[in-house]
Amino acid sequence: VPDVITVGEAMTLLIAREPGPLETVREFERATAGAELNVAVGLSRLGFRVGYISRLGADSLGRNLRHFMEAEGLDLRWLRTDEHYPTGFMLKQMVSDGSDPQVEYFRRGSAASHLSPADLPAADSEARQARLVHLTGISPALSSSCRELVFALARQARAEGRIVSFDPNLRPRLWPSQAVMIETLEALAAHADLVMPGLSEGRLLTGREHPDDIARFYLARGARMVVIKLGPEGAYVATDGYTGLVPGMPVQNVVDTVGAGDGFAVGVISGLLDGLPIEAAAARGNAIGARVVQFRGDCDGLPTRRQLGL
Ligand code: KDG
Repeated sequence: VPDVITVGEAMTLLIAREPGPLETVREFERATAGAELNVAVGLSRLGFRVGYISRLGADSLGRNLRHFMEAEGLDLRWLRTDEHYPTGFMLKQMVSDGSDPQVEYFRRGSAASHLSPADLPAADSEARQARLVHLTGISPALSSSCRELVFALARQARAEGRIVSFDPNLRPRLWPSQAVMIETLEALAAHADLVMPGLSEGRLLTGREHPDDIARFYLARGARMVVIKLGPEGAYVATDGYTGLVPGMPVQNVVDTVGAGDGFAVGVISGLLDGLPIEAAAARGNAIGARVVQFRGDCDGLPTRRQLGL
């Protein structure tokens, strides 16, 4: 039985091997991307069984991603190969100083964008016994059928008493408009037990300025725990009984910050599944986020238990 179930689009990530705008780059290195995939890989490295719901194209990119997921020990019973549509991919600029890299997506009409409620685990599926379901704001942006699947999964998990964790992961260019993004993600957050926005995401989604007001917005809509990511400053944690800042870890050599939020989610989720109080889970999130920013690939810095010193 998996401990965690997640759903998302896995993409091939081509990282530039030289600095400069993507249009001038001659060499790229192959890696993998996908916010939920990053979380799945991170949890698997910490020893959890993770089921990954997705679709890949019947092409070499899809076969490569499947091989990667197998090597990472993911439970792939809910991963389908779609004969009709391609695997998505993206390009990422080379950065070495923590600045935001230019990224370009080639994912419209991909196999994963055709995920639909048909991919929902059946009543007798072991996926229905997972302790936690992790969702982000990326999958519901991909298509209306993806949105239906994500909401159905959230409702099902909630009704069956599983923990639902939610990272808004705002990707404005994947949405038809900012208003639709805000409205959809507010509705999705209302199904979550644990909401983990970045501070600027929380501000945009709630219209509130201060971490405590952002947290209260989600607590009032049914969340039990809110953890707001403050980057190097750490995280602001709020539950019914506890609010406070969990300080971050200083990092000397920030290389590429993409994937840090996913690493943070790995820390918080794994901490909760290990039975830690939310402050300690957030501290683990800070530690993993701080590790991930020192690596160029999204998954490269995700640690094993030993690397985390556990
Ligand atoms: O969180 C990291 C992601 O941004 C990256 O892996 C790609 O899923 C991705 C996306 O849609 O941007």
